[in-house]
Amino acid sequence: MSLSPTDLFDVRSLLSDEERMVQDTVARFTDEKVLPIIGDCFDQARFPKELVPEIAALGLLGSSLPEEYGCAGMSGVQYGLICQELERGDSGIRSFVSVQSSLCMYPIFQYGTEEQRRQWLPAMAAGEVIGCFGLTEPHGGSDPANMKTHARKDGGDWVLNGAKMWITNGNLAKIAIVWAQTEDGIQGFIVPTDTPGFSAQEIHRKMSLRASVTSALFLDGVRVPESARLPGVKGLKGPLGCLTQARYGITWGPIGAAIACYAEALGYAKERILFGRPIAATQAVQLKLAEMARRITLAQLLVLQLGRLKDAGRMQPSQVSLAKWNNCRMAIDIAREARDILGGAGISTEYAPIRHQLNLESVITYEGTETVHQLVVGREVTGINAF
Ligand code: TGC
Ligand code: FAD
Repeated sequence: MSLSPTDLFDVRSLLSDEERMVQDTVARFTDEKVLPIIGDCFDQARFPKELVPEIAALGLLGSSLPEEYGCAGMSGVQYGLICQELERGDSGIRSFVSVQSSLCMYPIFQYGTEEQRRQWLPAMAAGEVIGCFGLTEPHGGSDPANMKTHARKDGGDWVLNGAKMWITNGNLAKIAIVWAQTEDGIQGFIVPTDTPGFSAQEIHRKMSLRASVTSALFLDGVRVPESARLPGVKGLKGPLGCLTQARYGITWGPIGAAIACYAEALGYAKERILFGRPIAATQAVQLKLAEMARRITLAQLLVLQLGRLKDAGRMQPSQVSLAKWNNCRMAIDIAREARDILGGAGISTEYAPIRHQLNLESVITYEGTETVHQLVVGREVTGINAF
């Protein structure tokens, strides 16, 4: 029996029929709609906004939220497979879906009132309202407890002042989930981006996630009513709870990027003839390809167990940290090695590895840097907080 080079342990056989169907549907979308345009989008630093209606129609926005809010009610494993197949196309497309689903729709569902859910979730699931998530600030994203953005109660309203940095979807968004200090601890607000005093400025000259919109947000006396506050949570655990959801998706996504790079390097190595034989026939290149297959296999098994724990309601944030750390590191190392196997051709966006490699510099940094996740695991195993 011959094994699949991109699934050596037949992890796919551990999926249910429904899970395989979701994976195949998103894989087809990536093959047919994303891959033909994504190199150009990256070159032109353009997010392919034209894909949003189809992403929404496939049920990929807020996919794990209940059907009564216009969402697909899928499982954690299904959400993971969506992230994996989207990121096989590009991290920017997966980022768009992660932010909309886990960082904007999730807090409205989890911490919002019934009225807020009904007002926003169906339109967000349909892709009519795009959201962004403002947590990071210019003075240091790893330590959000030290945020300067604040919200002051003024009569029945709240007045927000501050700045947020590196915000995905910032210039696309109709609403921003803004986290701010209040007299009562950190709280979240749903801020329509056309509110006076709110502005978004797109960040240019990025060498990573070029097919994604990244912005700085400015809040200068932004006045919102009490009904814009998310009443269900206070303190840092509010935004960190959203991050656990998004980071979970990011444990799966980079497997897609790694598979794209590995598959391209494998195909290239079999065709590229040097010194009278394909480079795939050399021991040095086989070692690299075998190492890629080994690390992808371990990552696939890791996320499937993580997803099963999530669906059983038993997933812990430190498990997510270990998987995010492992899988981002695995993917960026594979992208760099794949780039090398392609030689000079590897520096061109005609091929996937350099694009994924550059994207993964963001993926390994956002949603908690590699160091942050290592320290979360260190805290888990020692019981000592080293932050
Ligand atoms: P710490 O004392 O550890 O925790 C404060 C409270 O939060 C609770 N908590 C969590 N809850 C849910 N999920 C988690 N992952 C949680 N981690 C902690 C904790 O139990 C506690 O609750 P309570 O009830 O006792 O108050 O807080 P700390 O200040 O020591 O910080 C810990 C640290 C460093 C891990 C945290 O600050 C952190 O994760 N920093 C990294 C920040 C980060 O990841 N930012 C991401 C911004 S969003 C983004 O990058 C989007 S990119 C998306 C895309 O484009 O795809
Ligand atoms: P810093 O926190 O300043 O870290 C600098 C360095 O210090 C890092 O190497 C870090 O690992 C290290 N470090 C930190 N703490 C320690 C420690 N205790 N010990 C040792 N080393 C340490 N944020 C949002 O809120 N919303 C978004 O939508 C969003 N989208 C993003 C999109 C992109 C493309 C990028 C690049 C970032 C995005 N971010 C977003 C921000 C992202 O979450 C932050 O960049 C990240 O959390 C790190 O914060 P920082 O960039 O300020 O780096």
